[in-house]
Amino acid sequence: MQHALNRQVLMEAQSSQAYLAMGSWSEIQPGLKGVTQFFFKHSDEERMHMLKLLHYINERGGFGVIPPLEQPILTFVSLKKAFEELLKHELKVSESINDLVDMALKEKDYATLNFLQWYVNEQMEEERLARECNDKLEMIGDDKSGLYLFDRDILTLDAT
Ligand code: OFO
Repeated sequence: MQHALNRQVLMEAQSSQAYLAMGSWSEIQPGLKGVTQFFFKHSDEERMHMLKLLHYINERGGFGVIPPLEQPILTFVSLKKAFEELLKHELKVSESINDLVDMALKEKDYATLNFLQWYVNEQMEEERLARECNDKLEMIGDDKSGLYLFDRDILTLDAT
């Protein structure tokens, strides 16, 4: 279980890096101030998810391992593509959390099972948000005023 939780530490750290890269990319695009804040905020949240796991592993008598990270995707052909990547990424994370829940159940590790519930709920929220952003961008298409409103309102969509 410890090994699997440490793999999740890596996944959360990589999520944080991926959103950091999205933030850096959007920061140099014209008119994406809100989106940029959104990506940076999400990167911070993923780091918090990683730390939460790390502390849990250590508190339970294990050793939280700080992993080496791969370079994430740095540039995107459009904002829509960036958000598609984000949704894909969140679905992968959800799958990985579900696998952990499965393992905790099989190993009758009820403390970890209980701990993971927070991540299950968090992933539901993150998937909802990612889908909502993708749906909106699909609707907006190339409409500049739609994109303007998306950028203005994106932080209000994010209730986490
Ligand atoms: Fe850690 O929740 Fe997204 O990836």
